[in-house]
This record gives sequence, C-alpha cells and structure tokens, in this order.
Amino acid sequence: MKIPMTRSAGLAIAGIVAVGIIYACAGQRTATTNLVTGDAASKVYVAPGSYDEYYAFMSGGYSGQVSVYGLPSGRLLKLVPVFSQFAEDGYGYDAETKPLLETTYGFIPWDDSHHPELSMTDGVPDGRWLFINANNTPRIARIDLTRFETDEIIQIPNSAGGHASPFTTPNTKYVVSATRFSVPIPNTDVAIDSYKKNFKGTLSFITADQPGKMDIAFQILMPGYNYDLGHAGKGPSDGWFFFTSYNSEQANTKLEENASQNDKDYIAAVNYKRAEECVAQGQAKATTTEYYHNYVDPGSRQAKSEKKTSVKIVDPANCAGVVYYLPTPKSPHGVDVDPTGEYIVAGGKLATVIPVHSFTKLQKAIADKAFDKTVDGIPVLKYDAVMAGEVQKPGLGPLHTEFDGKGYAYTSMFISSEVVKWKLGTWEVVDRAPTYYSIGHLMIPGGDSKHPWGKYLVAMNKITKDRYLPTGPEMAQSAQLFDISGDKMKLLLDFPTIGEPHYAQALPASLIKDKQVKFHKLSENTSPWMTKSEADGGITRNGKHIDIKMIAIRSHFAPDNIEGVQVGDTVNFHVTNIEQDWDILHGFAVLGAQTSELILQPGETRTLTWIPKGPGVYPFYCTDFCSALHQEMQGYIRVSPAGSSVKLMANVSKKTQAQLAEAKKEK
Ligand code: RUQ
Ligand code: CUA
Repeated sequence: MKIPMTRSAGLAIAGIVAVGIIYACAGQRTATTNLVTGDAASKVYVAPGSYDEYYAFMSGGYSGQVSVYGLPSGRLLKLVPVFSQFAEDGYGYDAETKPLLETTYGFIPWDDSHHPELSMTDGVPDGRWLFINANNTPRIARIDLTRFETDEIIQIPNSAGGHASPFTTPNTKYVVSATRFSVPIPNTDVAIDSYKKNFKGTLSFITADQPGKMDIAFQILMPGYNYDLGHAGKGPSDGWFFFTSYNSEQANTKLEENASQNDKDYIAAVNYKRAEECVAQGQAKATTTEYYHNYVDPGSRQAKSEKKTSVKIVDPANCAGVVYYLPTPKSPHGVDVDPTGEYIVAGGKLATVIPVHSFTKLQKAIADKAFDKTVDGIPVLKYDAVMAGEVQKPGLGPLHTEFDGKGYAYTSMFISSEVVKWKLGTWEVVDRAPTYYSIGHLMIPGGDSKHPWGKYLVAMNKITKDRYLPTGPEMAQSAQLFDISGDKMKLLLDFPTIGEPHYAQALPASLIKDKQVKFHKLSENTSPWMTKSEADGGITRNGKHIDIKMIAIRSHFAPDNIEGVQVGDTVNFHVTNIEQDWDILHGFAVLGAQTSELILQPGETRTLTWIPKGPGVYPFYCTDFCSALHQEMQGYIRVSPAGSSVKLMANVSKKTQAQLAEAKKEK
C-alpha cells in the first residue's frame, strides 16, 4: 500500500535533515557489529576479581552527578552525588550533607552538571581531586578522590549558566567558570531588548589548590556574548586561558538563526597573570554580590555554609593586555590545547574546517599589534596572523578535541557521527571511525593534559536508538570505547551511562587505588553528636527539641527502646556507625520519617530529623544488609500525646537505665 505523503509530513522530514543523518546510521548496524574485530572481547575482558586499568569519571549531565566507570570493562563502579540529592547515600537528605546544596536561591536539590576535571600537578592529572560544574545555578564542586565524596561547593556570582567550567590551570591554582548567558551585572530589572547595552559576560578564576578554601580570586568583565568552553594553556602557554564564545552578534532572541550570522566568533585568550597584576595594583573593582561557599569539615563530617559578599572585577578596558580575541569560525564550542601547549584547537559547530591557532603566532601578533579592531577594550587579532593551520574536510559539526600524546588529535563530529583522527602540524586527516550516534564529547585518559595515556578513547554519544535492548521512549545514553594504540581506531565496546555524560576524565587506577580511605577513625570524629560506645548513647530534651544519640554496630542499635517523645516534638536521631572495618555500613530508617533514611559509613555520625505526626509506637531498623542478623537490627520509639507524663527514656546508659528503673517503679 502506498501512503500519500501529507504536506506536514514533508515539512517534518525537511526539518529533520540532521536527525536523518543520524538515523541513516541505524541502517549500518549490522556492518558495525562486524567492525568489532575478533580480539575485541579479550581486550575489554577484566576477569572476576581483577581490576580495571583506569578510573573514568563521567558527568551525569542533567542528573547532576558523577559516575565512575572502570576501563576497559565499562563496569559502573560508583555514582558520586554532587549537585543532586541521592538516596543511595542519603546525600542532600541528612543534616550533615544538606548545607552543601545551599545557594543564594535557597536549597537546590537538583542541577545539571557537565564537565569533570581532574586536579593537576605540572599539567598532568595527579589524582587528588575531581572538580565538576553546575550549569543552571553556577557552581563548582570538589570531589576528594581518597573517598569519592563531594567535599566542597562554591557558587559563582554575576554568572548565569556556568558552562565553561571548571577547567584547571596546570598546578590547580585556579579552576574557572564563564557565563554561558550574558546577563545584567549586577542582575537587575531591564528590558530584554536592551541586551546590547546592558548585558555582560564574566570569566571567573577560583582558587582551588586548598581543600575547604575555594574562593573567587577575581572575575573579568566581558562583552555580552555567550561563553562556551575553556582550557588552560600549558608549557609555553602556561599563564594563559582560552575560552570560546559565540553570539558575537549579541542576539537576544532566536539565537539559532540570529547568533549564526557572523562568519567568525571569538576565542578569548586571557593572560591571567596580567589579571593578577591588575588585581595586585588595585585596578580591580570590589563589587558587592552574594554567593555561598559550602564545605565539609573533615573531623565532624558536617557540611557548613558561609555566605560571601564581595568579588573583585577586572575590566579589560582598565587592564591592558589581559584579554585578546582570536577570530574563530563559526560559533565555536570546544577549545582544546595540545600537550605541547603550542596549538589551540577550536570546534566550530557550523564550520567546515577545524581551525588551529598558534600560541607563538599569538605572541607575535600581539607584539606586532596585528589587530583588526578593538571590542570593549579587547583587541581582536587578525585571523591569518594567529592561524597555525586548518584541518580540511574533517567531517560535519566538530565539537571537541583530545590528544594521544603521540602527535595526533581526535575530534568529535556531532553531525556526521564520527571521530576524526588528524595529525598535529600537517593537519591531515589520517583515520575516521563512526560512532553511534551523534557524538558530543570524547575522552582519552589525560587527553587534555601534558602527558596523555593514549591507549583508549571513549566516545560519548547523545542518541542511542537501537544500540541496546529497547527500554521505551527513553534509552540510556551510550558510550563507546575505542582502542587507539595502533594507526587505526578500533571499536571495542558499547556501554550505557547515567544521565548525559558531557565530558569525562580518566586516569590510571594506580594513581589513586591505594590511597582509598577504608573507614573513618572514631578517634578523629569531632562531630558534637558522636557516640563512641554503647554506654554513651542517650536522649535529651530541650523544650520541644529532642536529641537522641545512638550507635549502630553489627547487629543492633543502642539505645533501641526510646520513650518520652511527644507529638509536637522535633526528634533528631544522631546515629554513629562505630564499626572500624572497611565497607561495613549501616542504615537507619524510622516509620513515618519524612526524609527516608540515613546511610552511615563506618566511623561517621549522621542525623535524621523527624517530626512525628501522631501518638504510637514506631519501629526503626537497619536498611543496609550488614550481617547474618541484619533483620534483628531494629528498635522502637514511643510517641505520646502532647503533655503526656511518660518519662524521657532510652535504654542504654547508666543514667537512662536509672531513669528506666524509676519509670517502672512509678507504674
Ligand atoms: S558540552 S557535548 Cu557541556 Cu560539549 Cu556537552
Ligand atoms: Cu546494620 Cu543491617
């Protein structure tokens, strides 16, 4: 039967040309299966009980988290909660971790995270920390890699859409964040079509080398474009930072069309040593603004929030030599600096070439004043004066580039769904491999550093379609592992990911695996609510506020019978897991609790707050299967009507046992 095509169907097809390219790939499915050569399975096989060679950290995209995979197996090892509450750890639910998600917009239980970035020493990932940005409410988090836990989050003021973030400088002195959306600074009520006059961008440099002490060193005020991604210089270009921008048209509506007019947009080349000088000479303006800095106290493991109220802003018009613009075709997305620090590669989403700038030429062009014009005090360098070369006919939709340390670059091509390998210096394409489908970022362990470990490449694809057993309208996103040790890329493995991994980073497991904390030492626990032994548990009343200190150990809670609580009270269970043994966790859940439960690592204290709604006896129990008698790990708390004469009692300490005896006498 022939179905006549309606007009709207025709239009729909015309409108999805790009998607058409993607889906056409589905037809090659059988062919790709054959592309996986016979020895692929053995290359990704990690025998039971054996370890993977690399840790890979993938962003969770709109899930706000980070997931940790082993490579080459593609096995999911852990999900590290960062910008979203996560029930598996009680993260963002218990009193200890909630302050981490505090912002000037209030408590935010969910954000969008994009780019994991490892700390570096001398331009090479060192395995101390992983940073990641929140996009919607601009923030940067630090994850400690001895515990795989979020320890610190700083909010970025004067910013909207913290996308170009949190790329690090070679010794992790700074991580950065740039505004994706320009906004009025300070943000205030103006007409949207006053964009060109009132909207500005900022580039923020945040000190990052001291845990618990992240701070905004300075911000640089920029023209009202969209700032997209960044990377630090290294080697000869150390001291410089590069940010892509698009919408140099300064459109405020229909950007799809209006921000794609100019033939070239810009990469901002920032001399941040120069910015430091201007700050030191008092040329930066101290500006009042509000932002939060939240961090976990290492002893008590309680997160604290502090509000900061001012930031220093450097205006390039008053700090000559701090920023130059490199003209770059055509709405560039990624900007990546090769391992030598000489080449700055741009991913012009709509460009037909991959433009590569030369740092040496950039220096010369500045010395020669080879400028086209000046925008808001920022000299625009001549394209030909800074150009190292162009990769011709690379494919369609270049986004991101990583390097293998052997003289080659690998660029993701979103529209033509492929990875393109090309040679630095000659700019010739030497290999290409299809990806399934619509690749965004790609990642080589250390692939944006001075010394990549160029054995594997992971493609992170935006569309999955038919790659796995179907799971309804929504499919898990798909990552693909390639062997890049030879001349030709070889596809080894597909594996599903959590959320939408934009960027990822990876490093050899040997750098961190032996530094893992196995439990928290009770002797170092400084929580005011710590209970170090059974006899120290108990209950105290302070008006309508009840604090219960209890311990959890295989296989009981102490106290496990609690009375004297009344309707109208707020009850805080402060539970300490007094186990001093690796991987022995306990949980704590109480019937009627509004915020689920606690999960307690060995040696830590966490707090569940409960406002009982009515009289009764409520059981509590351990939610983490900890021993053969896990099902016996339980207790009861009695709630009496307001004003009841039932005595406060918890059946543990001598004190409470005396109270208990007293209570019995009275009956
Ligand atoms: S950006 S591919 Cu944040 Cu490229 Cu997603
Ligand atoms: Cu403790 Cu189960």
